[in-house]
Amino acid sequence: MKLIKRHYGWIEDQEIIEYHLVNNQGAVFKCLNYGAIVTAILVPDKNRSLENVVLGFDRLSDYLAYPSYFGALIGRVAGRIRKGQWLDHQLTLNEGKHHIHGGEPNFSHLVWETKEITNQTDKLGIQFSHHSPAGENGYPGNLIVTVTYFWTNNHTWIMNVEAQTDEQTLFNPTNHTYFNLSGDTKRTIETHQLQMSSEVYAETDDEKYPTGRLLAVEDTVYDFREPTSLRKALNKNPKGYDTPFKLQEGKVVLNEQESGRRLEIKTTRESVVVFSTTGMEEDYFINGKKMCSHLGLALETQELPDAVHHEHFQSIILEPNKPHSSQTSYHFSV
Ligand code: G6D
Repeated sequence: MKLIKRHYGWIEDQEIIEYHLVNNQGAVFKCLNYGAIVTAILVPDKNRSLENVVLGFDRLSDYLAYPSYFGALIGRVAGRIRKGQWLDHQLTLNEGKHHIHGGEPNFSHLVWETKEITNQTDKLGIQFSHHSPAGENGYPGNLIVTVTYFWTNNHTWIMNVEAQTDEQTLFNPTNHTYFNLSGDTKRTIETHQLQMSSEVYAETDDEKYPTGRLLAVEDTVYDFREPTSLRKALNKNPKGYDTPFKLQEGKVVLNEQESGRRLEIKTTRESVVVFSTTGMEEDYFINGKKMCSHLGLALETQELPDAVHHEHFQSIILEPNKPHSSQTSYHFSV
């Protein structure tokens, strides 16, 4: 295995590095110390052709210019918090009158401290750490966060997240990678199939906030218990998916038959937010393609959004004496 470091740019006097983690089969996982962004994952298709299976820019200036959190680590809290209110804390309002993805600047806009992990037999890693001071984006508690990305010889990206606080606070991070298994975005996500161990989804209102109702997926466009064509699902649900699903077994499978690629996600988290990029007809280019509807599928593992306003959702309160520890792994195969 080999770790290559490439100069990627500067943010003021801080050098931005792209790390290339190359496994012993030549498959490559690339990430930045800026935003802990995953810029590319190159894995083989059924003909052993190595191609990129995530949406990512080639240049730092594009990551700085365009939002949408491509490949980035999101925190302290992923998703929306209604009116940015939690107890008597007022969090930054960065989506109209609401708070989204931890406020601004959040984890996805930071230059993280990094440490290379090269002493393990079957994997390479980059450990990212950050001290988020009390009061940042309105959150109480000095928070120490460590996120480690490992890339293994069997094409698995493992993401471990640890955090501790000195005062009660909120913590519900995610990674916001958009997947497209066709390889170098040759096709859209409509050629993919999605399967999840999810019996219920969180109903959302017009502003994309969970109403609190967890509804059965049976006989709805949210039923992905069997492998389901995204083309068929999106035809039945033209407004697309920006939907939290509660997971029973912490497992999500995405595959694309033409390339033969399969992604299996396993997580210790409560749910996954599926975001189908429906309607994202943008002016910018990503992976050399004009960003358009259904170019990628974000699969954001996390606890259910806006949990602070729904008692029956898993709590995202982090207590000083109880550190957070979670894991999501993404295994690519053919
Ligand atoms: C998340 O759920 C949200 C979307 O609504 C948002 O547009 C995207 O992040 C950038 O997936």
